[in-house]
Parts: sequence; structure tokens; C-alpha cells
Amino acid sequence: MKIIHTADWHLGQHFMGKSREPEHQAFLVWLLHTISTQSIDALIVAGDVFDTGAPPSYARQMYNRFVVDMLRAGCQLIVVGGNHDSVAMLEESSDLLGHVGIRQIARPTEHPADQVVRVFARDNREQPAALVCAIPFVRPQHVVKSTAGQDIAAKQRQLQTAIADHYRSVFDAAAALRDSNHWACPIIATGHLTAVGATRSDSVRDIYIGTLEAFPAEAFPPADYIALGHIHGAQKVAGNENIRYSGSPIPLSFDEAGRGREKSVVQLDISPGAVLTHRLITIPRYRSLQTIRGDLKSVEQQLSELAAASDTDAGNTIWLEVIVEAQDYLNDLQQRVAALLEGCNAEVLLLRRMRQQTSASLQSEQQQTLDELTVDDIFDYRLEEAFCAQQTPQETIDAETAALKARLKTMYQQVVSEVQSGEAS
Ligand SMILES: [Mn+2]
Repeated sequence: MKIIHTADWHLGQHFMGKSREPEHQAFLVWLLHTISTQSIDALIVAGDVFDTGAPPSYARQMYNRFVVDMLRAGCQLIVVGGNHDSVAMLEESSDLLGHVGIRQIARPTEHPADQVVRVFARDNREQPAALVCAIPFVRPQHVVKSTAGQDIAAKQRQLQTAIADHYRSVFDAAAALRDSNHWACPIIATGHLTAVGATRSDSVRDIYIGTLEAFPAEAFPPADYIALGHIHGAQKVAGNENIRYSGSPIPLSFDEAGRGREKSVVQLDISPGAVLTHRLITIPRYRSLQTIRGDLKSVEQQLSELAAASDTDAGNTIWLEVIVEAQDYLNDLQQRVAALLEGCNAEVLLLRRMRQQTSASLQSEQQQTLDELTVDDIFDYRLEEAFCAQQTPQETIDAETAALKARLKTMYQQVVSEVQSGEAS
């Protein structure tokens, strides 16, 4: 019995004036082919099917066609909503899809048992081979009642507790179903959030502060596998092989596309006795996105190497982000880059000049005065600067970094609000 876990498709993404339709189409064709040739029994999509709440018609049509193809292929489909998906839009078709056996869950349901999906092997429709706790992106209004006068930290603690409770109640419903029927089958949960592992240096207090965007992996129920979406780089969480982000199938930004950042889906194999193992299947890259960064000399060198290696007859145009680190203004930069790429199968989507980081960059580069900025803006700039300086070339924001940033931001906001309330009194 085989299940594929994927997430973060972002169908309909509009990327710097370019459509991703051919890349998405190529991925769906590949996925369908993989499902048929490998006899995959079920597919889990862990949120962000669409890039926006109102995706273009071609994207909806692409998804609808995929659903039909899945039905024809006899593969079960379980889809949960992500933060980019509109709850209302997904719910338009949830009943219709439910009628043909496809589970699409946009928000937490009233009864936890309604989120437990039985997954069957193709050759055994009597007894499920796995149970899936289909948990979508959880919005605060779905799980908590707002209380006046709560500070940010209290709200975040409340939301985190509510999410943990939601996981627990759906997991308990699945475990009760399994145990009452004496089924030997694993329980898989889904999710669309930033999950982090607490490091040893974190105190309990630290873990529970600033966690609106960062859910501690310890708070998940003891499922056999947790299929996550939201972070676009494939990774396991907190060193746990069975809590994973599948990652997005195509790079959605330049910093997701560097070398060694292959895109993949996770294949879960469930053998008799409910033993669950996994492996990654690499998704062929349809189009290459590359960042070229350095001082002018180095950028020119890299571009000429790219031009020499490029074959204009083969493959798809490479999309480039070019970052030139220079102290001086170069008014012929655009022409220089264009000349270097003459006859090369590449197109520059983004050309940026970046000063080497200096402490004055906050004011000079943004050309803003302090009067135009809020205290929050300044903290954000400072945070970006600190993380940029650490990582060259820029790394994909991983879960730990996102959590650290969120935590710093919350602590800062608390200090600011304490200072401000002190001023008022
Ligand atoms: Mn996403």
C-alpha cells in the first residue's frame, strides 16, 4: 500500500510577470504518470493547492482535470486547505468531490471524527490500510474565541493550545475507530503550519512565546507520520524522520532554486503489520531558476560561463536573478548584462544592485527617513540585515529561522508595548 505526500502547489502563481502554467502542467503529468506506474493507492496534498484565494480559471481547470484523472487512475485523493487557499472557494466543491470519494477539507469540522479519512489499498476495500487525520491550516477564528484585553503572547499561547487540542481530538477519534475495529493500520496526520523542534537551550517559556507561526513538534499527537505543508523546502522536522515537509513541486522563488535544492514528493510504503517507511522521489525540473550574485567582475564571469554552456535549441529558457554588489551606481548595468546574455537561452527577470552591507544601509539604501518608518519597520529592517549578513548566498528560510525571527519579533513587540504603556501612565 503506497501513499504520496505533496503540498504547496500554488497553482496559478504569477511570478514576476511570468505564468507558471507549463511548469505546473509538467508536474501534474509527471505525478499522474508516477501514480499509475507505481500503483500509488492514495495522494495527500497538504495545503496551498492554489496560490491565491481567487485563482485564475486556467488554474482551477488544471486542478479539476487532475481530480478527474485521479478518479480514472483509481487513486484516492485527500486535500486540505493551506493559508493561501480560500476556505470558501474550496468549500464550493467539497460536497461535490465528497460524493465521488474525494476528501477536500478546508477548515476544522464540528465533529473531529469527520476529519478522519479511511485509506484503502487497491486490492482490499474491506479494511482500511491507513487512517488519515485530515487537518488543514487552522485559522484563529475556527478554533478560539477572542477575548478582549489579551496581549499578543496570550493570544498566541491560546491559539497554539487550541491547535494542539484540535490535533489531539482528531487523532483520538482516529485511534478510537482503529481500536474498536481491531484494525492494524498506521495513523497519518496532515498539517499546514510552521513546526519546529525545541532545542535544548530553549526554556519552556521561550518555546511558548512568539509561536503564532511556530508550532512545537512535541505538541503533535503520536501519529505514525505527519505530512506537512507550508515550508517550501523538503525537510524533516526536529530530526524526526516521520514529521516531514514534502516541499513545493516547483521553486516558487529564486532562493528556493539554488543548487542541491531538488524538489520531491514523499512516498510512504505501508507493509502488513502497519510498518510505515518512506522515500523521496525527485521531481524532474522543467525550468531552471538561477541566482547570479557577486561584484561586477564575478557576475560578468558567471554570465559568460552560462552563455557558453547554454544550448539555445534545447530545454526551456533559464530564468535569472542577477544581484550585482557594487558601491557605485552603474547606469549601463542593464545593457552590460543584456550584451553578455546575447544568444543565450536565459532571461533576466530581476536585476538588482546591492551595496555591500554597511551600518548606514538602513537609511541610505531605502532612501527613507526615520519619520516615515514605524518602530516595527525599523526592527524588521534590522532583523533582515542580521539574517542577510549571516547567510550568503541567501538561504531559503527554513523553519528554525522563521521561528527564531517570529520569536524575536514578539519579544520586541512586548518590550515596545511595555515602554509605550509606561509612557502613557
Ligand atoms: Mn505554500
